[in-house]
Amino acid sequence: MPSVPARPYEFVLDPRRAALLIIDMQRDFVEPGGFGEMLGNDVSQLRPSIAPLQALLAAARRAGLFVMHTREGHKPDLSDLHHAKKVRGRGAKTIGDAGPMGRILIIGEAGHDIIPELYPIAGEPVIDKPGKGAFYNTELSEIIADKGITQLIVCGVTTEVCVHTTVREANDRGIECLVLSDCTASYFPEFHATALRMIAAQGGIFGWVSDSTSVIAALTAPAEPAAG
Ligand code: TIU
Repeated sequence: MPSVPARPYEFVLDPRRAALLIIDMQRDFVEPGGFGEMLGNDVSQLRPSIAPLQALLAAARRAGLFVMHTREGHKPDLSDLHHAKKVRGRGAKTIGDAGPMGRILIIGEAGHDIIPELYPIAGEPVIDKPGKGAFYNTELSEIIADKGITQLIVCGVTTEVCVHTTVREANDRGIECLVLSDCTASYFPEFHATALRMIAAQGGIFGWVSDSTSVIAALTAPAEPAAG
C-alpha cells in the first residue's frame, strides 16, 4: 500500500478503505458577501487552497477514490438552527438573513452551494451539516460504514473550525485522518498553522498532516505486484 510522507510519520494509505472528504468549500465561506465575510473575515485568505484542491480532486477521481463533500447550512425554516448559533457574534446580519448571495447559510440559496471550481459530480455524496463537525446530525457515519471506509483524507475550510471539529469527531470514531496543509485554509494564517500542528503533535494525537503533492504521488504510483 502506498506510503504518504506525513507528520508525525508516514501515513499508510489504503485506497480501497480511504475517502476524500472536502469540508464546506461553499461560496458562503470563500466568496465575498457570504457568511465568512459577515463574521468580519477577509475571505481572500481561503483562495490559495482552491488550486491544490482542484488538482487533488482530479487525481482522486482518476484513481477511483471515494469522494464526499460537505456543506454547512440550515433548513429555510431554521428548525435545525440552535438559538445560540443564530445570535452568536451579535452581527447586524445573522444566519437566515438576506445577503447578496441569498439568505445566509441556508440550504438552496446561491451562497450555500459549493464553489464551481470544486463542484461535485454524480456519485459523490454531498452531506448537509447543521454544525461545525461533519458527523453531528448527518448521515456521514452510515455512509462510511456502508462503504467500509476507515481512512479520511480531510480537506476544506476552515482549518481550525469545521476541519478540526470533523477530524476530532472522526478520531473518536476510530477513523484515521490525513489532513492536507495546502488543501485547507483559515481566515487566520496563524490558526491554520497551529491547528495543523495540534493534529500531528503528541505522536499524531488526532491524525497526520501531509500535502496534496504527496497524496497525488501516492494515488498515481503504479500498483505493487501481487504477492506470490
Ligand atoms: N467561521 C469559520 O471559520 N468557519 C465556519 O464557521 N465554518 C467552517 O469552518 N466551515
